[in-house]
Amino acid sequence: MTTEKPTLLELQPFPYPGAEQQLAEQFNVIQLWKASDRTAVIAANSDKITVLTTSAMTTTRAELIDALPKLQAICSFGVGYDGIDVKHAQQKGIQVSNTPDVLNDCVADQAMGLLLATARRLGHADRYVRANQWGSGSSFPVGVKVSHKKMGIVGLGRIGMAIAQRAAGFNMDIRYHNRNPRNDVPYIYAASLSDLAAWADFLVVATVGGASTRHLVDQKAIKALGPKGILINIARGSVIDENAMVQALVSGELGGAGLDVYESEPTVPDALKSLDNVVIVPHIASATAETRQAMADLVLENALAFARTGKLVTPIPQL
Ligand code: 8YV
Repeated sequence: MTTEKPTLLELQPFPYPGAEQQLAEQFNVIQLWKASDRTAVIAANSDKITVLTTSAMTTTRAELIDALPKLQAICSFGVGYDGIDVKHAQQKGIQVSNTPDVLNDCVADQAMGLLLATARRLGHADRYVRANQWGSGSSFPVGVKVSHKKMGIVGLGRIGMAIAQRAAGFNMDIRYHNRNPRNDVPYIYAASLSDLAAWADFLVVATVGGASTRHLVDQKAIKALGPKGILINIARGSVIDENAMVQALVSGELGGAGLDVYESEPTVPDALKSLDNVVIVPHIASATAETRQAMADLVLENALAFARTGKLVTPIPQL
């Protein structure tokens, strides 16, 4: 007797072809990203779709969840889940998974890369050489020393800890701001974010996105960081008041910024593009071949485990 495979709706392609093949062995896969009329495809299959694969950057809102009455599991590519209506899904008994831990190293590496690039003006220096300005009479401006400085980490979770580890290798003094202090770390806790910013040379944002942290790094914190301070963001654009940050960078009230993420991606404020004290990259902190593969593997593992056991491997805890 043959049993029909469960149906899985894929919102975006997997970054390597082997994954698609493995999914197809267990599921009847609908590749929504290939469809010209997505609404029609969803409507035609809504009574069959039990599993949905999505990503941290693809919004998965309540309307989509409600349009899939048989949905049982959502497997997301990425650690952040502010783009997914997790609470709504969980209230309906739908399990949701993300891809924690496998990207910690690369995201932390990127935070340090952005810090070094901003403080040592690497992007600016690269443009200077390419524009044949070296040797043309002008001297390249000096940067800011990174080693032995003070780093404030906003959000000392798993990624924040990986950043702290790296900063310790640069002999930095580390403090952090969280909703609650941790009793398992050697770093000093700052109850007030603006106090942390006033103390720090470098403020690194590594907290979760979403409503709970929206504009946590506000004008006051940005001003406290000051004209010599550098702000790094590898978390979510929403955590920083982007307008306030741009104004402070333009006016010189903030020393510099290294940014992987923005409030309205892929839109980057034009004012940032002409500033040499700013390094801007297109949300690539987890984007290495190794890490993206590990993330895709974990999505696959979650989906396949769900097909076999009805349980996800890395479920997001009940919100
Ligand atoms: C990815 C991310 O860029 O994990 C996250 O939360 O934002 C990133 O790792 C994203 O998942 C790719 O779609």
